[in-house]
Amino acid sequence: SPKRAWWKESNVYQIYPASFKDSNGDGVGDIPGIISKLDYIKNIGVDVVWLCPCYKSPQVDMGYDISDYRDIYEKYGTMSDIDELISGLHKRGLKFVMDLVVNHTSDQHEWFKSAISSKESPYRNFYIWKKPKAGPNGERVPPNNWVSHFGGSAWEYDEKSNEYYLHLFAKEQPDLNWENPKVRAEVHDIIRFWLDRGVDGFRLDAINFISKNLDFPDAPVTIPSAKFQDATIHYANGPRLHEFLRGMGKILREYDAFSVGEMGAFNDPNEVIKVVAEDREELNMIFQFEIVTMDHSSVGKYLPRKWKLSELKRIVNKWETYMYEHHGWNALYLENHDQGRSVSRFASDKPEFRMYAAKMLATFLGLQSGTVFVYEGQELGMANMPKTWGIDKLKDLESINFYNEILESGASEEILQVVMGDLQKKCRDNSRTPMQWDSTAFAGFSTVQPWMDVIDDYKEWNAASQVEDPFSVYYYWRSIFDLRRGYKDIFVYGSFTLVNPADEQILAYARRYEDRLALVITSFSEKESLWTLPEDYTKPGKVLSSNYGDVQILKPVITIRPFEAIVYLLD
Ligand code: TEU
Repeated sequence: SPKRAWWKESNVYQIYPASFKDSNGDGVGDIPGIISKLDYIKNIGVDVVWLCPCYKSPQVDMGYDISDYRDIYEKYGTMSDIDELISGLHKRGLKFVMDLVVNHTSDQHEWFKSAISSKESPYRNFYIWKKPKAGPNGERVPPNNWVSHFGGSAWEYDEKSNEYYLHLFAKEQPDLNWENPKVRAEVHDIIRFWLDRGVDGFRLDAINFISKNLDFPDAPVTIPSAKFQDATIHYANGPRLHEFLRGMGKILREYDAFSVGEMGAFNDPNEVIKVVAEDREELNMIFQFEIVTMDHSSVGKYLPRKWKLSELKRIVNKWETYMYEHHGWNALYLENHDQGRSVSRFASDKPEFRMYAAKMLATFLGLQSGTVFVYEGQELGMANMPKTWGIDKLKDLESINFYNEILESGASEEILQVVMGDLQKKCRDNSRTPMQWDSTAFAGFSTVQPWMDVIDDYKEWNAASQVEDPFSVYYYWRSIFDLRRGYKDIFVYGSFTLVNPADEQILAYARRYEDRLALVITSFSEKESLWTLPEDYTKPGKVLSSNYGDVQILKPVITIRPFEAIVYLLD
């Protein structure tokens, strides 16, 4: 069984500063707003708060474009607000994790401003510059065909030097050149700066993109109609990734800091283990993307794809069993600021199912082996934006760029509707609507019209009413965290066995520690179904948790209701 560690026993709550709580009436969330909600956060039963970027930034990508790593974005507050937040969390026994965005900076960072000013700048080599290539008619074209995550070429032309710089995300987010030891030293200084200030660790943004294939070859053509192609094979998990991670990991270990790396396009556990294995001194755990890309079409994120429950089971089983056997560790999540709301996306937000479905997902996710991450609003069962919302309501550059690209390609009204329908399911704006605190105007998030509209269901779905209601989704999450604490051996450190892999309605798994066994049964279906208990689990058991709030006796055949979740402890 895995070695014990505080970060394995921790549950994490993720905060998106712009949308959490506005304290000064400017329509944008802020740090004093977060400070005013610390008791609410503590009461969910979490141990760690991860705050999305709050640094100085021109906000082209909601703060993932940092212009000063040692200062705070004016609308969010000041350095002393951050200090107060940290001490408020620590006083309550909570830890504080910041977002470290060092694959790229903002183009307004001093380093980049200097780098672009002249080829002789001492900071020129902090970024990645390449000469233009000549197209078929001798015209100037980018150094290769890589597409940026937010559309268009991943290269931006700089007239003055007649060179292009690389940006895997927006053109205002130039990629840092990690080959340059000075860049690594600067990053190490930033890490120490915040750890010395009392921060307990980091979520490392897009961190498996920092070592690129230095030949910068063209990417294979996966979408023939597209001008630029997905090049993750040339920049994700590159040749020096582990070396660079160990450089940071050494410092993180010195402080016993928390670390979770965001690592898209990294689905081979034999490779991931090299980052997270106990003896590797790299990171504690990573976010892999297999579940949250399950519904992406092979020709684009925002085109629909139907998935089967057996696929989800295969993914869960793969990571759960692999990490257990190889002494790695999983980060468990269904939501974050880049994803649609899980209840809408993976279960059902229909009024008759929504509460059960949200609690079912809490059970499904929260009792697996790994560190559990809950994203603000997920603890209330917040849902996706309504179907009536059109493109004019969206704020995310990714959604808007994507929609415009489709529009400019001359797509039919019908196709536009498919795209909009899919954006409603998966786009990043879904998770960025203001937190629903209460039933007053603007959901108690702000006293003025917030930067993004509040979802209309806030009168019914809000924190105030759930904190009053012992049967709420909020208290259900708390009960799941209580189970993780109360039965730590089983739910944190126990082994994982998938039960009935072929069933397309019920997902069930067992957690075992020595001779103690828990059985978790979750329905992903709107229909009732009969579930036959496999032979190994026919011992009598007691109910540890039930999202319908009643007791179903453990018997050979159980009728499982829509989105039901039951947890048994077997004798
Ligand atoms: O996301 C990086 C990432 O690889 C994916 O999540 C994905 O490319 C992105 O969501 C577009 O679909 C991180 C942050 O979580 C995201 O908010 C930032 O926009 C991005 O890095 C750039 O910093």
